[in-house]
Amino acid sequence: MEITIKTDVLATNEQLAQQNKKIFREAGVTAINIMGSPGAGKTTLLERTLERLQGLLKAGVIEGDIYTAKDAERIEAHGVPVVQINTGGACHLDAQMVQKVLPDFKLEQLDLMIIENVGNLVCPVEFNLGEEHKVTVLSIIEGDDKPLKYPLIFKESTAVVLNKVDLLDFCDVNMDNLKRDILSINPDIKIFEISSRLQTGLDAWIKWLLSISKPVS
Ligand SMILES: Nc1nc2c(ncn2[C@@H]2O[C@H](COP(=O)(O)OP(=O)(O)OP(=O)(O)O)[C@@H](O)[C@H]2O)c(=O)[nH]1
Ligand SMILES: [Mg+2]
Repeated sequence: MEITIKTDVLATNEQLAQQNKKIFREAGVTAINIMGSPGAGKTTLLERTLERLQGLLKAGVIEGDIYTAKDAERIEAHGVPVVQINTGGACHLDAQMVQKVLPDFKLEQLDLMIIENVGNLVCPVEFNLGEEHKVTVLSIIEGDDKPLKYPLIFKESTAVVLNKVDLLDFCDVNMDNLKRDILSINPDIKIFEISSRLQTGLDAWIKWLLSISKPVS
């Protein structure tokens, strides 16, 4: 019985996700779904990313959180159109929540829509939002055992940002093992090693974002 209900929920979500994908594509917008644990550094990475995309791409942001507009306020300070979704308890965004806020954007004026999902390494990956790419942000201090413990998010992601590499000397993470395990789950995944705090490693990440998006003409 429970399995049947879950299947229905996911089937409905998938239909709405396909509608969102069509809306994004018709507007010429590349949408990405950023996922990762609470505090992995998703919003910090977005802030540094938006600064660097100025003049190269027009980006919009959808922020997902259980409560508060704190992340949207951080993004708004960068002069980028942003809408905060509060799930009111749900541990992930779903396609319906995203669809409801799309009219708040002038999509035809955007090239890239970055959706920051609710901080969670498990649930968000089950719910497509209509994005072209899923991206996982894993801060290295979470531990090099995480890919094998939470494989689905790495399997479904096009790219993974290994954030907080500035803290490498302060934890026992083995970067070689970490990258080996990620690639064993998803051999095609792109890996970016970044410190959003010190702003290192961002060039390759920005280059990749430009490669998947339609630049401003
Ligand atoms: N040392 C270090 N700290 C970082 C880095 N990136 C982010 N942080 C810090 O990590 C904390 C969490 O960062 P956020 O960007 O809010 O993380 P988040 O993933 O958006 O968190 P949620 O939205 O709550 O899931 C903040 O104190 C950041 O300053 C980094 O590269 N290095
Ligand atoms: Mg955040």
